[in-house]
Amino acid sequence: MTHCILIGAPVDSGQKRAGCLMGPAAYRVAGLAQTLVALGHGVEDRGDVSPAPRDPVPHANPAVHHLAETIGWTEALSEAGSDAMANGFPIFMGGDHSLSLGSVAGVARHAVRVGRPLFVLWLDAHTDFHTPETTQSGNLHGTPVAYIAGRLGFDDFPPFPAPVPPANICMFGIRSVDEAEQSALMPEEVEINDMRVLDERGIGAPLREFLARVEAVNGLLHVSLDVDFLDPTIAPAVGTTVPGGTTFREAHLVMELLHESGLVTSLDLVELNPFLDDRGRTARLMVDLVGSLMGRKVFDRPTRSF
Ligand code: 5AB
Ligand code: MN
Ligand code: MN
Ligand code: MN
Repeated sequence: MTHCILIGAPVDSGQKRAGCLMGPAAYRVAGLAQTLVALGHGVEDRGDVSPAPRDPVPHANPAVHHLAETIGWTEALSEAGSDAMANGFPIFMGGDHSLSLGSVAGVARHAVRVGRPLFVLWLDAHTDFHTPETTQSGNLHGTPVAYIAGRLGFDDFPPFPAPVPPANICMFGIRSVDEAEQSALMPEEVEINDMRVLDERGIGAPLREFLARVEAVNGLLHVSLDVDFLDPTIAPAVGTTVPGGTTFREAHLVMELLHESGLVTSLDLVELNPFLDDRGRTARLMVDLVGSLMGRKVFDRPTRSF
């Protein structure tokens, strides 16, 4: 039994297509808490975080927008995340992916506190490795991995507590990378399992290898699940659809393997835009994926036989 702490993060400032702020409400309507309770877990819904308003912060890159608001979210979610880590298993209900600037910062503070290495599993079509200086869209939801990895260019933000070594960051589902991200990632050791790797090897083998690395050093594992990790035909409710994403079963297999590993210690659900959904099907799929992550099985084998 896990004590799950739901943290609503109705962040919409990291991109320009309004609607992600309805995400936390959609997860509640789709029965996230009920799903967890049915699996035998405890649930504490802490409601939605709401940062204090702040004055605008200018930036040298004129494309960057909502910088002050994003910094506000980062501080507030770092606080909420750090506190929740000390008490249970935080599930951040987004909100666009800029919320991970804060959620992972909070988790990293906890990792320092308990003296364990932090690993990050990034499930996304995108690498989100821009800095506010390199982003062309100005959408800060494309920047969290760079912040987490301690890249320079985040002077306006609180310094990231104990940056995560690039080798501890592993991505799956990648199929859209901007030039500036590509060149910044080149010398880094971030493990990028793009769709080509998944086509060649399947999703299970590379994931097991990564999980073995986490287990070997008793790491904490944060999972960040962007809706666009999934193929848009099964998950239409996202502003940044990219064709050729993971299938229903690939995504569930990831969650099932994560459950069996027992390694996951925190989770982000990001980029759901309920305004673009088709009768709640994306919200329900995301909730079902959390169900698999938290122990729901297709068939409960008495012994593992695959
Ligand atoms: B998401 C793009 N690289 O910087 C940019 O959805 C897309 O959180 C970013 O993964 C997508 O605007 C951010 C073109
Ligand atoms: Mn993302
Ligand atoms: Mn994405
Ligand atoms: Mn997106």
